[in-house]
Amino acid sequence: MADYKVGKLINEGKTKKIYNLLNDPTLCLLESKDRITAGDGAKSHDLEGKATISTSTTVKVFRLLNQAGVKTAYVKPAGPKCFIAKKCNMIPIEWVTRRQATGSFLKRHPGVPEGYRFNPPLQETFYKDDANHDPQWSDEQIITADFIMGGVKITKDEVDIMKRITLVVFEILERAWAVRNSALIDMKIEFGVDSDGEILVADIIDSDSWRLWPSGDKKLMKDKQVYRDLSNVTQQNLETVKRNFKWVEEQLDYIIEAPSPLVVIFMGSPSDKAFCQEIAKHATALGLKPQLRVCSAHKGTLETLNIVAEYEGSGENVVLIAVAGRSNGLGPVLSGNTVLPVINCPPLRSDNIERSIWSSLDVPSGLGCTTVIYPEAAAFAAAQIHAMHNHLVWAHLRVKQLDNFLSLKRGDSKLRKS
Ligand code: OK8
Ligand code: C2R
Repeated sequence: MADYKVGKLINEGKTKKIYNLLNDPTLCLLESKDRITAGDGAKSHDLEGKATISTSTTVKVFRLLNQAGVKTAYVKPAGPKCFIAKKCNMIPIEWVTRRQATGSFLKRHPGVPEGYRFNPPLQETFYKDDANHDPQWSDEQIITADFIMGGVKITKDEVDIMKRITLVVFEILERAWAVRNSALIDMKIEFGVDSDGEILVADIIDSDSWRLWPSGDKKLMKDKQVYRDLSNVTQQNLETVKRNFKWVEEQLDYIIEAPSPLVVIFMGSPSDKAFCQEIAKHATALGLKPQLRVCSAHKGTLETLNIVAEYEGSGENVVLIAVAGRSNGLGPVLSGNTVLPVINCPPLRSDNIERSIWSSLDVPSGLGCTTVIYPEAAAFAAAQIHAMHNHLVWAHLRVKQLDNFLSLKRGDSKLRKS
């Protein structure tokens, strides 16, 4: 905190305080309170140590999201109970995503059994209004409320954008929690508009925000629902709630860090280096660790097989990309001699494209190498294979798809307004 001067209190909620930062008017400080509340404030207790656990949980969750490329207001931690965020005008809507039916959904939809799975996840929105117990709102109600936040009018486009981001945030965290064999049942997030007019995932995301069932078992729940369900709140059961929150905060350490999986880019000649570096750049952006090797199946068959044996013997999950111009023997030879997945990405030239491409495609039976022709596509193909066992790569891919959605949406919106 040494480099920031805390200014006036801007806002105080049930569980946090928000302060101006004197050095930078675009930022603010969120300070967590040692307080737990539920039922829109009807139930409220002091809980010493909760602020530290909540802050650490939020910091870890936002780090995971930022690392995957989701745009959030989170900037950095600022002591055990505080973090710095971009100052936002908050949109007064709770954006809820559900994978399984439970909680308030069951009350609104009698007959639907608890645990009913929503594929795709169900999305609901609630207007933040404690006095009226946060009524559910439709898209149309949000749009016609004519919110203008930080100069941004909340139209159908903005609602569509926030819904899609909400879904991606849920899916990323659901995949992440699956690594610890815990089912993310549902969750709530909020959005704000920063000083640049950008819509960001804001507020906090911690054990208040979701339902989390270890082993998918409701009886093992580790979230605030345990507190909501208490008819008689004692110090002992408050301690249980705190222990649960601490467990969640600690589990996140196993989730937010994981070694980047390896993608080995084989080139048939040093002359292919620039093309391979382009693949490596895209691979790095998708959370992969690229490694470049030179070997030719035509000119150095034995050496090529020895290099593959290095990776087969490593016991790691490795994806191979073969970059070989002219007649591609490299990719098919690799594919015929290893069970590691092989992606051909021949560096085609316009004058030989027709002759060269067939050497990658017209391969003998018993081979399963795939072929793409753009460096970015090779990196994506490798990432899609790794995403099946690596939730961080999965998150990168999902955010790339989100970015495609956002740029099309914004492009369309701009044309309509021009
Ligand atoms: C929220 C998903 C679940 O916590 C309370 O009881 C009230 C209130 C508060 O005082 O902080 N909390 O406003 C809230 N609303 C929804 N959610 C909140 N945290 C989450 O959204 O994961 C909740 O944890 C659906 O909740 P449901 O089933 O109650 O609609
Ligand atoms: P040289 O620079 O060795 O003449 O190679 C290389 O990838 C390069 O694009 C010229 C082009 O031939 C390719 N090459 C292959 C193989 N080895 C080298 N297609 C192979 O084993 O398939």
